Amino acid sequence: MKKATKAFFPDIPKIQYEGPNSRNPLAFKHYNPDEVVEGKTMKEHLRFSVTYWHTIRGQLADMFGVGTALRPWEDGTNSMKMAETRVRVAFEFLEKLGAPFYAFHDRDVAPEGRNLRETNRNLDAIVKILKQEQQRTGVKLLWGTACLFAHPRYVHGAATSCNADVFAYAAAQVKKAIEVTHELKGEGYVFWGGREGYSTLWNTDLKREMEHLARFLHLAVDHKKAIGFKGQFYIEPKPKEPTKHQYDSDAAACLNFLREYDLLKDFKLNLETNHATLAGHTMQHEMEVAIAAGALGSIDANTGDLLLGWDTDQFPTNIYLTTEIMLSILHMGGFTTGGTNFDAKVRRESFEPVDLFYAHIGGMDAFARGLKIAAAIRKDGRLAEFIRQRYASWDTGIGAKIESGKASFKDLEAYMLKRGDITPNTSGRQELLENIINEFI
Ligand code: XLS
Ligand code: NI
Ligand code: NI
Repeated sequence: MKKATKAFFPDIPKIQYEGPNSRNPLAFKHYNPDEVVEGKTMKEHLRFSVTYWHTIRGQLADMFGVGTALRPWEDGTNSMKMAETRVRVAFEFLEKLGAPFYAFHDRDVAPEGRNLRETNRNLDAIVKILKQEQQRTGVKLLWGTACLFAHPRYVHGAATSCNADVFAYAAAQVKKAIEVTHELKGEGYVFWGGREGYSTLWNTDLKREMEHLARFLHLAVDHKKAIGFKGQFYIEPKPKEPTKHQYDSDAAACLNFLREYDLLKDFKLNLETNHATLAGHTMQHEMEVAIAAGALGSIDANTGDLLLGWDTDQFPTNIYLTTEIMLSILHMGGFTTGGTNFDAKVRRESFEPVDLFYAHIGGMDAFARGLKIAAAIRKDGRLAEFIRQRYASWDTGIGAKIESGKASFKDLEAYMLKRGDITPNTSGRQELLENIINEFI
């Protein structure tokens, strides 16, 4: 083991790739940043990102109990001094882990002041330090966002609040958050509608709230253009939590919303596995829906517990899941501004600092395996060839005529009257295909 350095994780060395036979729990077995897969390095494919809110700010509290996390550097306050210390903690963590990106909410990094002016000043002071640390380490900002859900002012929502002053406050907050993301050269900016939804329709003007949300996003696009921020805007779907019904419930609902309000050209989706599960979908489904619309931007990598009906934000370790995800990503042609952001937290029972390393190492290795397996499945080609053949009737003859818009209902009736009838002639072969996938896992 290499000698560990620095203040906050004194016993943890820089995490190295040691290969599949290593038994060192603080080493990568599969994530080899410089290894080339399908023409790009793993680092370039996967674009791993660490979340400030879970990894640096998460105290591991739940509905029934206070936080259990042991974080020796915390002094129990939310002071500016503490905020500065946390930046050092974050970047030591990022450096030792070897993650190229991070993501944050404005309020994760700097505390609120007595009013908006003071709050903005706090944020500016911390952004300066974030910038220095980014320059020192080469770590980049995958995306920034604004916390529009924790403070009591957002009890009825932010952009969809019944109170116009709250909309105005949220607008001011997001304006600033986009500006600091720009300042830090963030590659994107996320809108997750924390409390943009409702708990009961008895007190809610749904149409008016949706229009307000659209107005808010248009204003954000206008401001982005005004300041010359080139990063990608994303919407992050989630069906429930904290509200019973969120307006950004799943990929299809978000796409429809963006299309209805003429926002689709300015937004892509940031998809999260646990949110897909809560929406009653698989992550694979959500990804394919977004990809079909040309709107998959980034992913929040985590997983839920199928026995628990809430957003448990666990680290992803299931190789089937990561294989499915990476098949879709490779099929799409890879990330551009997006990445694999670990919106995940260690369990309340895993309260030591070293658990943060085990968790991320496991997630990164699971995705590296998913990437290698997906590339092998693609190289083998049987899966793609099966799908190609399954749709072969569309490539020529009547199928090609229909697809090119050259056949009317009348033509199709005439065609079928001549043919008489058809019988199903190809099996779906689900079991065979599942067996093929398993050959690679
Ligand atoms: C909550 C969301 C949130 C977003 C960022 O469930 O996943 O963490 O990713 O606001
Ligand atoms: Ni998320
Ligand atoms: Ni989530």
